[in-house]
Amino acid sequence: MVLRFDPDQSRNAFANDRSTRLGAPPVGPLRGSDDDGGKGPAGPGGKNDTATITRPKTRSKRPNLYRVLLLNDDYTPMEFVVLILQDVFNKTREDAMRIMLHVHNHGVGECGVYPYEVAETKVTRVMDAARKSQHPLQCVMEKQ
Ligand code: TYC
Repeated sequence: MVLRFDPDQSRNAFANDRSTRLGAPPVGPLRGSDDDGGKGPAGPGGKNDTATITRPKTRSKRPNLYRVLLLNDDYTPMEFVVLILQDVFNKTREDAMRIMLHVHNHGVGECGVYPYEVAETKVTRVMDAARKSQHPLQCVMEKQ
């Protein structure tokens, strides 16, 4: 099989060079010679014996990040909020106290910033714990 390269591509995408090891894998269609529905012969000399490998324009994509916020209310005990911050958000007792008091005094406060699915799981854990204990504590996430 003959590999035909995009003119913009300066290197073999399979080469074991730095860019290949650190970068994202090639994406997009890989067109090969045997893309004839199995009718023609495989291997060298086939009619469309080429493949195009396209490297992504941007190599790494940062995940979208979400802030997880606690909202104040008049009924959830302070100690419950502190324990949530320690358990769900892995805060020290001191940081948990500081964040809880910030929410208490300002109405809202940030517990952390995470990729979508991590943020969603934390919101669910807080809301489940609050519901179970019959506290009206609210936790939300917002795109950063
Ligand atoms: N305001 C609550 C109280 O006085 C404490 C509290 C703090 C509740 C933070 C919710 O997200 C919260 N008991």
